[in-house]
Amino acid sequence: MAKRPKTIITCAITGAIHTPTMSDALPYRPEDIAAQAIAAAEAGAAILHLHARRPTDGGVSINPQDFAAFLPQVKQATGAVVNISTGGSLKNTIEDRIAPALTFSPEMCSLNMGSMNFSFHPLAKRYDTWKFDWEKDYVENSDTYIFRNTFADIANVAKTLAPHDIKFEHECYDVGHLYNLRFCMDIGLFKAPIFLQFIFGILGGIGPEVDNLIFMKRTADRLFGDDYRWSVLGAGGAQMGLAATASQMGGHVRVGLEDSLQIARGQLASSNAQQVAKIRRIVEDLGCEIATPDEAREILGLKGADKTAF
Ligand code: KMH
Ligand code: ZN
Repeated sequence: MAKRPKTIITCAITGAIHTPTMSDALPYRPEDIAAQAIAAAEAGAAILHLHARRPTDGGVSINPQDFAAFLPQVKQATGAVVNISTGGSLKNTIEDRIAPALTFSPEMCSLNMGSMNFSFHPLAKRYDTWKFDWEKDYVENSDTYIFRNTFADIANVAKTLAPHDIKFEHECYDVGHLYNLRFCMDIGLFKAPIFLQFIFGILGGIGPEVDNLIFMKRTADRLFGDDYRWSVLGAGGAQMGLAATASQMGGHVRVGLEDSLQIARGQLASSNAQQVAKIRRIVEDLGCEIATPDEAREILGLKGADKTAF
């Protein structure tokens, strides 16, 4: 039997959905983001998907200075691939959102493949008091947000970052996003092999059912043939089950507190590393090996950590 491909674990450390009230484990100070990222890498994450937060109150930040406060520490302490988000804010222009990737020229960055409703307002009902002033409005008002990623925005990211040789984590929240990506490839915006992140369970995107994973995978097979690598992210309670299913199907996996605050049903995770250790255990118990950072670089065709600007 052919050897099974190794599984790349990505860990998304803090994101821009959850807020400090929701979990004491969610890191927002730079030293906590760095410590959790390093521990996640030690637990087996080959890729670290990183957002910044305002150090004072955990608010969402796309300020390159807030990234500068943890990127060198992460690089010095781990061999992990650093992936910087370009989707971190629902309220800023794409020009502002790409500033961190443009400043630090990481090996990877996220690229969201379509405009959509992107809402987490139902979470607001769970909390009577909030740690910081901004949180309640931010979460409640997410039913008014449009996550803007037009074709012009996508082309802007591709062209602006082209000189940096950054591999994109193409975030696909629904099947139409795969067709958007095919179109972008046809007009020459991206080089194979592309890396798809299939995302399930965001309110505004496709739901977290295995049927949908199979549908997305089949559609990607049809659209991209052998020219793509893929990973799965299930939001909230769907995180571990969909990741385990993806690894059995030959895909890669993403966990982390950006995507779910839980370690099991009704139980908050104590850290990102705890989620990485759990998915690693599942993946290995089911007979797959996890990829080291250098194996991930090889699988995805990355430029190397020595070519970053931090
Ligand atoms: N902030 C969310 C709207 C990404 O990292 O590119 C989406 C997001 C995706 O965080
Ligand atoms: Zn993200």
